[in-house]
Amino acid sequence: MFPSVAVTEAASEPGRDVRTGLDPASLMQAVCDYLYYFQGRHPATASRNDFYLATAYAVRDRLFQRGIQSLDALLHRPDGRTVAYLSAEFLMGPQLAANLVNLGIQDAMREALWRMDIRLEDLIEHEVEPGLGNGGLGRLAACYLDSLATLEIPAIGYGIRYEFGIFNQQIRDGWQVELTDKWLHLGYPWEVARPERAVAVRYGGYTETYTDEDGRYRVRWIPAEIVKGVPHDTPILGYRVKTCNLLRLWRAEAVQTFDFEAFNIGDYARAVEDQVTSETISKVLYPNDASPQGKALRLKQQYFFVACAIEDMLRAHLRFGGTPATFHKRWAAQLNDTHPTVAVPELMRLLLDDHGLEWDEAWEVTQKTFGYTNHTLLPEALETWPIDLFGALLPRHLEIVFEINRRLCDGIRRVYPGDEDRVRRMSLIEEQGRRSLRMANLACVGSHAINGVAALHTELLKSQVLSDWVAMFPERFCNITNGVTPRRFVVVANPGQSKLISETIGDDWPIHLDALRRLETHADDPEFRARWRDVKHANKRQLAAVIKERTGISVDPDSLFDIQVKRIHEYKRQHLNVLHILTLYRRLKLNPDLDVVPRTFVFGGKAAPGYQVAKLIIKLVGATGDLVNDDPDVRGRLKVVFFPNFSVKNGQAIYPAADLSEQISTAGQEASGTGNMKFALNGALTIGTLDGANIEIRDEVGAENFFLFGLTADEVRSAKAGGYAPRAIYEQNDELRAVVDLIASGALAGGDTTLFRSLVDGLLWHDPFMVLADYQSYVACQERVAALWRDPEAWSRMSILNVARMGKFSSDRSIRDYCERVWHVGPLGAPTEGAP
Ligand code: GL4
Repeated sequence: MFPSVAVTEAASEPGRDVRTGLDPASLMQAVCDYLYYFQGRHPATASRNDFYLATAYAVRDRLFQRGIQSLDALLHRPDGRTVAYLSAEFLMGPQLAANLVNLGIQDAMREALWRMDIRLEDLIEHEVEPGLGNGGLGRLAACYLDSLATLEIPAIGYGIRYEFGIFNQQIRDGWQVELTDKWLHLGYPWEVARPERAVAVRYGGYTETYTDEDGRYRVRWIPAEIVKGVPHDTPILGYRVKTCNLLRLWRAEAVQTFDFEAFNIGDYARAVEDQVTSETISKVLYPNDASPQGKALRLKQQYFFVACAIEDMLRAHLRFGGTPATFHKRWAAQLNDTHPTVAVPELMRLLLDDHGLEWDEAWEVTQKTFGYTNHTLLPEALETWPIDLFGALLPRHLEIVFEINRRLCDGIRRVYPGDEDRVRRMSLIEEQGRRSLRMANLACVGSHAINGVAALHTELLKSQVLSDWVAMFPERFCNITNGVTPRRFVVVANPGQSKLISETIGDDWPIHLDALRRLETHADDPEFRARWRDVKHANKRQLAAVIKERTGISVDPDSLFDIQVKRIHEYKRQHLNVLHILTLYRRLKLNPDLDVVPRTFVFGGKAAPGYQVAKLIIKLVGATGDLVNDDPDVRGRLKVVFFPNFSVKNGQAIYPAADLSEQISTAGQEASGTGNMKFALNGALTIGTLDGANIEIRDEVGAENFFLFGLTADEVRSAKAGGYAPRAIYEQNDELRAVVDLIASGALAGGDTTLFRSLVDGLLWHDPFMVLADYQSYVACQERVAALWRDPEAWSRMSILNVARMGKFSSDRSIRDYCERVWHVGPLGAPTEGAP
């Protein structure tokens, strides 16, 4: 079993740096030491989790060793600008493999563990990821932290340490079932709690005015409730550099675990209740994507992490000689959507009330500090808070918001005299119905820079949702197209493809992704194409094994893997994909000898627990699989799989195995998408609409290397304006009518004609996402896909060209854009042109 004697001897070789050495023997000794002295486990009886923890601790030591100087500088230095990325979500994914890759020690660690009879891959598989986000928005924040560290830009991610992250999804009888996510239950080895840096956060109460010693009129806030925020730090090491940044997540605690006053008078229940209510704040992530949550607890969460973050930043700034009036010279803070926007009145409050700045000066500091990124156009996703709720929780902030609004409205009236309609539209307060605070407007007025996340999205933002803001503050707007980290999504996720690329063009591409262009010349080399196909095939075999294990369904790695993984949402149109599958199915039923390309359709993604239509779409996918998979006429040529519990970790197994990437949202709806980038970087071809970043991907890879279909955003708009009638399309298209009727017939529901009725009626009578309008074009495009698949050489060539031309979509490029256009900060915090 465990060679304890050998280990001890090996480790006692002179000159070995046991604590931080990167060679297998040092790593082995470090893991043993953690097991033995920290966890109190003998290696011979240690569990897999014990080994996982010990390995993680050994890696963490090396992260700190590399990064300690830069970590120290983050909060402990007087000069240079640090980026604060404020986000309610961080979907970090598993840490072990990514950290080993960033340190460059995956082989050494594999060897070290092997000497103890442990397989590194088993530990990687064992790791539970912290699912502290819903989807693209949270994962983008994580990719940006990776790139910030890799580019050596000092940065801190500030967010909430939810005790329970996004739910785990099980599929029972085809339905989504939500299970509590317990990511902390076996211990989370990557973080360090910093109770000494706790912050007090206040809620409720009232404000009062007073006159200070200098005779100045001042305001103070007397809160009704105080909660403690305790930071938990995770080090974020860049790829092969010595810069380590920080993810600082806050956990809510009661100020005193025992309220002794209450205890003494015997009201024990109330004292405990205080603890319970405090800790509720960081208890659970709201499992909604692109949809707001008008709940008081959600606002409490938002203010909680923002107050902790701003206090932390201000404290650091003042401790090292900064003054309140120079806060913006030390910090560039990014609002990741509107969720952290209460940071605007919070910074104002601190500068005005606690530090005595005058309004104008405080406002200048605030605006120069913040940038705002908008992530969605969906009207239902624009956050608003009822004024009464906001005022009850944050009375002083409401006063400040009213004053910001008074000055804003005065400004609008100066520029547009008599245009009261414009004032009404731009006002921070929605006066119709229940008066409410419009967070996007607050973010716009409080920021010096406002950006969308793909070219089309920014254009639509400028021409529609925020057009009044563009008219008044054109210089604030810019586009920054999203990106993804090639370290996690190619180097870690797809070692086969990475190795082939490095052998062919050198190994600098993970940090200079444009270098992938060098692959272009190899796209015409038959031998290279064959190796390219071998890599893909191996990845598909691996995924097939996982699918078998998780779903019981056997799929053929030689079939075309046609994959759609992302949140389930009507605008993303998983049901359009299903209509195509049923079209193929029907064709086979009519003619079982038809020569069709064998395909495996994989779906994955979570539906918001309250989103009934999305849950029904999951059921529809499962029902389609039940109908198709074992039908003798199909002869295994079509397989439909719902891969349960899509996550960052599962994504890393899925993207590398895809042949075809489904990016089929209604044009104008998907702000950017980032899964589209992950697929294409792993050699999948894209079938997609002119939506979000698809447009830019197509521009880069070439129109001839992209399967385009569907209406454009403009066409969608005019079709709707012209009175779109989906029923007419249904009646005119025989195949479409047949598959819609098939769903309505109950054939997918054991004869039950009611199960999918609402879905069918929705398509026939409303179809807000133009599924029927795009059906014909989609099915025709899928025929072009099938035709190309029959020519493996042409397919491989196109796949290679896609990867070769994806350089733009590295999150390193996005971060460079933010540095240049928004933050004005360079490596190691050096100010760049335009710095405030
Ligand atoms: C999203 C968008 O829906 C998605 O298109 C985009 O890629 C992502 C990151 O910018 O942000 N907006 C919201 S809300 N959730 C998302 O995933």
